[in-house]
Amino acid sequence: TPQERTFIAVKPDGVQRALVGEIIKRFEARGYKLVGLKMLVPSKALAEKHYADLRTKPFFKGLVEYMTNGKAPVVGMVWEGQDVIRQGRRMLGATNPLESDAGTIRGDFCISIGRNIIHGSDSYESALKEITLWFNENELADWQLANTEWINS
Ligand code: YYY
Ligand code: MG
Repeated sequence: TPQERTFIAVKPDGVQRALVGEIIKRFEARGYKLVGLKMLVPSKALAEKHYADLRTKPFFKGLVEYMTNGKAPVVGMVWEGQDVIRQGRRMLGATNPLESDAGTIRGDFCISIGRNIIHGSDSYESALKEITLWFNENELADWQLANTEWINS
C-alpha cells in the first residue's frame, strides 16, 4: 500500500500548553511513523512562506507574529503512512475549534481559531512544499517500523 508523508506542526500555543506529547502519542498510536522532528522559533521568512497562500487575509500579520515571536517555539514533524495527509487533517479537526468534533485534537484541546494549537498539510502539494520548507533531506529518517505488517496490509 502506498505510503505518503505529511507535515504536522505543534504551534507555539500547543507547545506552551504542554500538548506536544499528547499530539505525538495520537499519531504514534494510530500507526503512523515519525520520520522528522525538530523544535525551532521559525524566522519571519519561513512563517511567511509557510502561510504564503494566506498573505492577503486580514489575520496574516497576526498569524506570522504569533508563530515567530519566540514566546514559545514550534515543534515541526513529518509523519508517514497510509493516507496520512487526509487522516492527519481528520485527526486535527476543523480549523475553527468551535466546529471541531470532540475526539479531534482541536476539538479536545482548544476553543479559539487564533490559538488552534496545531498545523497539518491539507493536500499532497502542500505536504511536499511544507516538508521541503521545514526540513532538509538529511533531517528525515529512512527507517522501518518493526511492527509494520501488523499495521499495514
Ligand atoms: O489549515 P488550517 O490551519 O486548518 O487553516 P488555514 O485556513 O490554512 O489557516 C491557517 C491558520 O490561520 C489557522 O490554523 C488559524 C489561522 N486563521 C485565523 O487566525 N483566522 C481565520 N479566520 C482563519 C485562519
Ligand atoms: Mg492550512
